[in-house]
Amino acid sequence: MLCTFLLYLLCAIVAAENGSQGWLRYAPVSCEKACQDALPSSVVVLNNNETSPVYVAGQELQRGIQRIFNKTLPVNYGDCAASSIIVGTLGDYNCTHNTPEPDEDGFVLNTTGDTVQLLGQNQRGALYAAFEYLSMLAQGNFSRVAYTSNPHAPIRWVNEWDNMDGSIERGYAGPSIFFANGTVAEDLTRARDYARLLASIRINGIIVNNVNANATLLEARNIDGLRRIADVFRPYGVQIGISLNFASPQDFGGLDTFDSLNPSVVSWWENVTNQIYQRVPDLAGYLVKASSEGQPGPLTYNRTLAEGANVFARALQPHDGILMFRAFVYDNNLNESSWTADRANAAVDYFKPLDGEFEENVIVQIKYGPIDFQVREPASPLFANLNRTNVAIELQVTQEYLGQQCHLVYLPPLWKTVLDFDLQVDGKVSPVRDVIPGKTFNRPLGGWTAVVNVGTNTTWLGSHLAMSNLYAYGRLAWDPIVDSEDILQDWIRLTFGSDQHVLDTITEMSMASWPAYENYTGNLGEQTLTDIIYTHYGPNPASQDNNGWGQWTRADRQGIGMDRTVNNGTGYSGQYPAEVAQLYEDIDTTPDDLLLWFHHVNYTYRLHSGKTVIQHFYDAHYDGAETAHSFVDMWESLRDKIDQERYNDVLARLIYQAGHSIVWRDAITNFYHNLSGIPDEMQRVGHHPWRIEAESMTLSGYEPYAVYPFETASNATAIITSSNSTAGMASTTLSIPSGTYNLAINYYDLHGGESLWTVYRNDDQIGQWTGDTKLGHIPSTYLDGHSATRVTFRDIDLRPGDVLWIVGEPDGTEPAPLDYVALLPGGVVD
Ligand code: GCV
Repeated sequence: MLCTFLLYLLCAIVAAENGSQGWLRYAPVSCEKACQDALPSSVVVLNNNETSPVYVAGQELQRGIQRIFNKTLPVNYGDCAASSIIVGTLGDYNCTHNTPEPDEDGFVLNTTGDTVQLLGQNQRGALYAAFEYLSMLAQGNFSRVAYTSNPHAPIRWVNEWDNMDGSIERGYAGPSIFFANGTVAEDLTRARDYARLLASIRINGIIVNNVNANATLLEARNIDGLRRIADVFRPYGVQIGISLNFASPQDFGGLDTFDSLNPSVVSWWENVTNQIYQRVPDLAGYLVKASSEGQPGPLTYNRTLAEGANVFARALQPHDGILMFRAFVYDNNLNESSWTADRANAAVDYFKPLDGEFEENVIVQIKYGPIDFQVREPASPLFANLNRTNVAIELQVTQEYLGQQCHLVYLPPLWKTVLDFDLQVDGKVSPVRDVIPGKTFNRPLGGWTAVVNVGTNTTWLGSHLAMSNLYAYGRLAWDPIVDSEDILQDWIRLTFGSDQHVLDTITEMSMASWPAYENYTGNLGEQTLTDIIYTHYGPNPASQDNNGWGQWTRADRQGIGMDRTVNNGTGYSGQYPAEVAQLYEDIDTTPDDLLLWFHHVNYTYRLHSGKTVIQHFYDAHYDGAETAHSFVDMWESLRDKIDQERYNDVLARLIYQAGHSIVWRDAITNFYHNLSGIPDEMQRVGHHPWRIEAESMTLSGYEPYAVYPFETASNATAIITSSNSTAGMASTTLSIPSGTYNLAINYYDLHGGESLWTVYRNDDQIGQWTGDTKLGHIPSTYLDGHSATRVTFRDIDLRPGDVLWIVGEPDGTEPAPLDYVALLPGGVVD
């Protein structure tokens, strides 16, 4: 950047940023002459091997300090020079230090003397110390500190669900950075940048392909591709691993079986493993999803899950590799007519009897809750049931059920509900965060994984604000005690600078985001009421029930909720240790926010809050949507404080979220209003005085269309053009008081076309928009809760007698659908 230092700070504020640097952008920090003079004058690196993490640490320090202070420090490969930053392993450091020895991957950071010491227990630790020091400087923190920092657990991995064709399952940020056209991508530049981001948050392992694995990964050219990926990650201290398809011996290897106890299968896996380790000697290991959601596994041959897992584990043992074996095993053809059937029981039912039967290098990877990354779930009881087996928690950074990065949802407060949950094993304090590193049951291995699914989008996750979740994941995997808000504020300072208003605003929005999302998508532990058999995105509460997937709500005209008690239900509550089981068994001690997870109640049941269940639904949905709307105003107050590129990108998403929160709010409240017949005490549900339904306008070339599910259209009806090639027009003469209104228009943006809509007041064009939102969520080809969206034109002067008309030009298979127009006086959300 051609800025002098005086212009440097200014340039940093106005320069467009595409998010590719994440939190490692190292924006300039104000540092006057005295501060500049106090900076160390060189970097001393205790390793000159260019592929070593210590060498990389030296490069990072030089680059970071150059960007933060516009000062180029020479990098030397020596020892202990005064006024220098010394980075290396403790083993290579010959000078004195008096901080305690760190654990594996840990580090010492000492800025109190005449040198800055960044010393790792190993090379990774040294790199982590360098990133920690740079993070301090980038946040303008020049304090003198000396401390040792140790990891919470040895396993701190991420999972990527990348497919060989370059698509990503549940990825919302474009195609893969690893794979394309059935093989490993030629250009791994972005993979290297990702390794850097991961190292800076102390992630030490990455599974690069989808757990729904394709056996063609084992082709020779792909194993060579894995070598290239590993070469890119190694200097950052991140080991790669791969997901395997259980049926590979048969589907890929040509054997007539994949039975785990068949000797030819065992030796086939040994051979494959040896071949992979020849190319990638430091492979972290394998991840296996078996006998789950149609994936092959040992159950096909009536072998136990442990028998299946141990074949891989034994093949890995000579190479010190780890087998992550997923606990996500359940029957997806359950029968809802059985009151006691329960998918939530599956993990304990399958795995508890196998406790102690897994090899020592197996880690059972357990999703945080017993179903599937829902907006709220109780902690998986499996954490309390495996005393002789290593375990890891599986979180999800990619927001599969949580807004697919098109809704702001800062996840750590959700994760903390599980991490901090006290399982009370044997009556002793035993939070989940103590179980996963092996502390509670004295296990040697364990830790953390999170499904991340970065893509080629420059923002990595498709949304600038979603990156707080990846950052926080790494921070929590290192130290789960740190407060979610403190982590968030570090991320904000690193990502957007230290302006107090920026800090306060993004903090407030982010901390309010998960509660708001829960309010408008799934209350009282009834799960995210999304369409579970289609996109997992917009509302479709009916999709939860009447199928074999077991994500049931059991909603009927009288009541809702799964009875998971031992006394009268599925028995799930009995899977927890006694004290916790008792807590959930008793409806009086079950917390409101999990009531419907554990109990089936009438809609008129009164919560501890004093509200009825149904009134809670109504109120929560209206509150949640209001909060989502407030994010737009909050963000707009940052207009001059954030570069235009990121400002505009985030603003567009927040405006979209506000509109989609209304879609959610109306769908869920109408659905339960219709089912229960119980009115909203506040008379909001079903009453929209500011709306004009599209189907009640004068139509030409448009016709009414009954939307399915009904609750995803206002009045259950939208309009679509009568033909796919001719424009339609909907008009209405207004009979409203003169005034200034926000004109909200709800429409459907379908996959398969880019319709063009133009709205006029009399002869004046108010605005125009196209159905081409490229926000990254899974699109829908139907008019439904996924495609339903809103455009708003603000501050429009309208008078009685004005004619409002909308012309819709269809495109492809998108018939320019419209739902309604809302003329909203300032401050009204509807
Ligand atoms: C990779 C859920 C997701 C699937 C995912 C599966 C899993 O069911 O919807 O896309 O598959 O979880 O975690 O294995």
